Amino acid sequence: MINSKVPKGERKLALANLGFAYTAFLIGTLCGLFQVFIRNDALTLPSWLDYYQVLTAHGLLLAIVFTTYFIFAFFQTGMSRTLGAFGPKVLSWNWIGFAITSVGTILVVIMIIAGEASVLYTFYAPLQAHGLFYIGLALFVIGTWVQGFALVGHYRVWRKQNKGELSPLFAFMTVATVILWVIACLGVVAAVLFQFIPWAFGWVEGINVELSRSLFWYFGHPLVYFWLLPAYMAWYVIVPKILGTKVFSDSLARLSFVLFILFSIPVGFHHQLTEPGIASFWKFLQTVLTFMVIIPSLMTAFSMFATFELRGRELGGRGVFGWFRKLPWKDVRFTSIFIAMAFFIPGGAGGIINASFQMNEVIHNTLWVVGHFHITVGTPVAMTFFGLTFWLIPYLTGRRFTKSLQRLAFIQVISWSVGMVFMSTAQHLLGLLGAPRRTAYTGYAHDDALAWFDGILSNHVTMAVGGSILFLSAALLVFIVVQLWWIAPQANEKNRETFPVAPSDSSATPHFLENWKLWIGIAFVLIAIAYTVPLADMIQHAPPGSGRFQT
Ligand code: HAS
Ligand code: CU
Repeated sequence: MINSKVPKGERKLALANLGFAYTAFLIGTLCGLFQVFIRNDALTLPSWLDYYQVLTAHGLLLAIVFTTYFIFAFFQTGMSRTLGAFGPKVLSWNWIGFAITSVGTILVVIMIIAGEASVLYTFYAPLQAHGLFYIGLALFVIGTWVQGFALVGHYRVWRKQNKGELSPLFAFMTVATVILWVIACLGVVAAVLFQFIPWAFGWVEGINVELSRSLFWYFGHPLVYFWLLPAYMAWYVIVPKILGTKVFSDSLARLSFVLFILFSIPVGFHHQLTEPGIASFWKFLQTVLTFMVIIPSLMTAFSMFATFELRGRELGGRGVFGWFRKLPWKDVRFTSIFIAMAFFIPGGAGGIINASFQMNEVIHNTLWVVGHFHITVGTPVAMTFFGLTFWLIPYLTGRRFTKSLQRLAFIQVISWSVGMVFMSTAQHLLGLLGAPRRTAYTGYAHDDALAWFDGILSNHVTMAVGGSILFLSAALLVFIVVQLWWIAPQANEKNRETFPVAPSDSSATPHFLENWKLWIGIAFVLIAIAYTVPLADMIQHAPPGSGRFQT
């Protein structure tokens, strides 16, 4: 008997998503382990496997497959928890979306394994993969849209039944994230359908490289917020409940999500600041907009500090920092997420450096950027997801997160943090010294003229040590997942795991915050301002056919 109170449909759906997520996680982290050793010249891959193939698998499996499947599992469970059980229509559309996404995922993975798609997760033209790889990508995105719309459908039913009321914060945030995702994907869908597929199947000769990169980054930047916002949902809605308090400010939380819809999309050029095909004025404009999108993150930081301090003082903490000691450090559901937040302080600061027009010259295409995304998506986001996993899986399977599993979970999050500090510090420093990213061959370790790569931290060995600790930590996490799924003891009425949702007082929240038409409209105006002229330029002044490089 399964001791979970979650309706059967949602339970199976969320578990199916989590199954994909953690399978991708295990293979993806193993690929990461290979990479740090190859770059250290300590590992030679067998002839049928290649560095760029492994790097493509690593990027896609972790940054796209693990995150997306996890996010949908979290959304589905949370929407059912906060708005009520899914009706049959919502449930079946979720399954249809899941199936389409999964066919896409499997197709992409097959093409990577076949060595036909070693194009990295950015799949920059004129590097060309097999046409089926792009079809797989398109199916993946379409499937996520179907799942996203199914969730919005569930939300609409709730709103009809609760006219004039603001929706629960969790549902509001889910809808905001789905809106952001759908608008963001328009760019990549356009590139894949109208540029890559015709080109890969040989229906057209060349491809407009600059346009394809710009459409990719129109998607690629908001993609990072598609990862981040579910983590923020956990910070805003779940963490206060674990602390035993309420959401600090309902309107601040909603406003920050609205700002993400407005400002996360018209900023893609900050990934293309070194590209000659875009006039500096448009780069500058998008740099300014990038600084706007930092604001909702600063609001989130403020809100978290306020939650911690207020609660710590309520529990009797005195003096300037006394409240800090009162936080529930022994509860790994909290500590994991706290560490995740702490990593985002240098992670976000690094982002601000990257986005600074001139400083980008120093770090672009170096290992610094790799360091940056491992302390944004690789820790703040990923570790928040770990912290959620510890209760989400038992909540779904009706098993118990026992004391001994909790001890293992502590070892897991601490080892992940230690590994990440080593690896990402080494990457940041090596990047500043000029070590390139996206390349198998470095050889620096053996070149006397480049002995400055032999610092204690600015060293490829340090990076590999960090990478190895990370892989062990990942394996430990998968072990915990397996325990929580099939092996841990069954819960009973008293110790059954719950889905923590903090109360949020929305009595003073302005209702226009939930006026989606308004926000979507403004978002499109900003996108039009930032992109129309430069994209039109790229189309009008496109150089002749670009040829193709096959891997
Ligand atoms: Fe980034 C490149 C700029 C955030 C991911 N980024 C990347 C790439 C990835 C990525 C994957 O402008 C590589 C893409 C590729 O393959 O080429 N990034 C930014 C900026 C932000 C930012 C301005 N990035 C992220 C997030 C990511 C992510 C989030 C994933 C989830 N990024 C760039 C730029 C590049 C770039 C350039 C291109 C570089 C190049 O040239 O190639 C901002 O959103 C950051 C704002 C965040 C903050 C931090 C707020 C802090 C909080 C924590 C509070 C902590 C608490 C705990 C309460 C301002 C919310 C207290 C604890 C204590 C111990 C006190
Ligand atoms: Cu970006």
